Amino acid sequence: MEEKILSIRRAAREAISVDATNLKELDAIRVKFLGKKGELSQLMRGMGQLDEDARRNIGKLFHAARTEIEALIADKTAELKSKELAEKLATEKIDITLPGRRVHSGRLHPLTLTLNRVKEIFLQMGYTVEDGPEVETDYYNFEALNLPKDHPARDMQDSFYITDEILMRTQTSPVQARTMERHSNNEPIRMIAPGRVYRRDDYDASHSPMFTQVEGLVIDERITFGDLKGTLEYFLKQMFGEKARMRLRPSFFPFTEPSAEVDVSCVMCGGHGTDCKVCHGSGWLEILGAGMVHPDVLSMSGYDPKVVSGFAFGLGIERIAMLKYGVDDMRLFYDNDVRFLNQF
Ligand code: 2NL
Repeated sequence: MEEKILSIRRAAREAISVDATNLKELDAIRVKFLGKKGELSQLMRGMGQLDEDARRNIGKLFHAARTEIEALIADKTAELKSKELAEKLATEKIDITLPGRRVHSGRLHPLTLTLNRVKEIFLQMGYTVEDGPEVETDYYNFEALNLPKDHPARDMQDSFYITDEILMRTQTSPVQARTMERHSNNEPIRMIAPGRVYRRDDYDASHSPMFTQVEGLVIDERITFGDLKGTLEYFLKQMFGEKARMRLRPSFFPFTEPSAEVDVSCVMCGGHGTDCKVCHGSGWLEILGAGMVHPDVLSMSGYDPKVVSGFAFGLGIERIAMLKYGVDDMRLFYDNDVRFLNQF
């Protein structure tokens, strides 16, 4: 038995120092020699037959063998662990001189930036921002705005009809009509309605069958044309700077009376005009349509024109964005070429 224990110790030493090249192999060796069914345990089972003296002696040898093998395994474990760590550090080396990967951050579309600014200016003046459907009924899009079925002005703008009675809205005014209907007792309104509108137009540098409109509506007792002028002049100065000037020209819309085209002094030449490509020498840019809400439009949506009056206006966000950012082709807003969008 003594011989056997010595030979197990030799075999274990050999296995631990030579065969174990990694932690997994070392663990297999531990099981082989020290495990419950390992060589030492197997041998120990034969101890029962020995007399007491012999058992004490052999017991000491077993203990010494186990202690030695455990110590050898512990040393080897530490050795293999540091070897594996060194290998890992060598292969997983990070090259901190490699250039980083570029991060592309998104940004707001120029039309969104322009619309946000318009909203901000009117929100500061206490207006609400309302919205409504882009697919509208003939009633809200035309009828409620003083454009009955046979009205010649309906031909002025060819529309996208879905059925006889349903179409893509041609302006955001139906949102105003719906908002007026929701109120009663001639309650005051101060609102803007931003959104997409659709017209059967050409698609070129200055036209698009879909564009973004903002309309405004103010209703209260004793609202005058002076309120309209003051409001729009304040808006234009906020939008284009304190130096901007405003000019009104008489015009016609079926839903306002009187009506006006609103010009702003040219953002390019400051109103000088000479050789200016943006205003073609006139010094002025047409920017808005506006007027006093027609009494019939008020009464159709439940307001009493003898008690309240109102003004309304409409503007195109694309046109304002083109002037603000010096963009000469409207289609750039819809192409979504990142080389264009990255400039805002
Ligand atoms: C333009 C002209 C305008 C309105 C829109 C309006 C709405 C209601 C009542 C009266 Cl509910 N008017 N909207 C008024 C004048 C002009 O838009 O050139 N838009 C691009």
